[in-house]
Amino acid sequence: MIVMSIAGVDPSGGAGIFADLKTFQAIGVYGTGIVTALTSQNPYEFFSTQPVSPEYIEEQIDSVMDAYEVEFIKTGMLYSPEIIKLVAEKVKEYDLKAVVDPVMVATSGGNLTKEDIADAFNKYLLPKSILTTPNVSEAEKLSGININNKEEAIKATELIDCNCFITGGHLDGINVINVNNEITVKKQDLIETENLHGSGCNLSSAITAYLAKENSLMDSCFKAMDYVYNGIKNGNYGTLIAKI
Ligand code: PXL
Repeated sequence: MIVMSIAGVDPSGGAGIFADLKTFQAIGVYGTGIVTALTSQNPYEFFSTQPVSPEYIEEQIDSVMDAYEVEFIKTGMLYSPEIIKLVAEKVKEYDLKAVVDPVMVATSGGNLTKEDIADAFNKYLLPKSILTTPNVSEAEKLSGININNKEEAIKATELIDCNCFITGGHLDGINVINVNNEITVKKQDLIETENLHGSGCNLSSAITAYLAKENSLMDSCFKAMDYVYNGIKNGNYGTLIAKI
């Protein structure tokens, strides 16, 4: 059971590819990691980004694929339309099942993209992927509509060309999942905390790990939801640890 994260580095370890690898390990699958960009940041402040060239990202992917059998991957920070296009080509080439976290803005407010990349996700990567996991603002950019309530979130999932899990953190805890045009709504209690840095990264990597352990897509979503909920409750994701 070997999975892959294609994502950026958060050196403070709460988000990005380091967080993905910890989640893979915690759930019991072997994680490989393709670095798309370095960042300098902590849970409070974002300083800068140093992207990796598409050519070198391709070399990393090919190196791992030469040696390992990988079926499920997740993508996080992809930074530019060029990188999104490359990853879509690799998904096709290696017949990968991709869970796409359409990362655009860091929890601390830093910009994780070179430019507006919603169109590139819609055009290249989402139609080739098995699931995308936007938060409300990412889902608004992908679908082109405003989301203020459950009905609008459901509408947005119908406009996005991929199975879609809109996370409920900014929608009163209402998670909306559309898999094969079947809608599932699951409400979770909102936890009073600042400790959310990396929760999106951990959700998509947990879904990928559960898929690799032969859970269905829906079961993987539910199990990952619980995994992240407990992580937030227990203060695993950065901010609270940084304050100790
Ligand atoms: O959670 C989105 C995210 C993804 N990737 C990197 C990040 C963040 C948020 O901070 O730093 C590298």
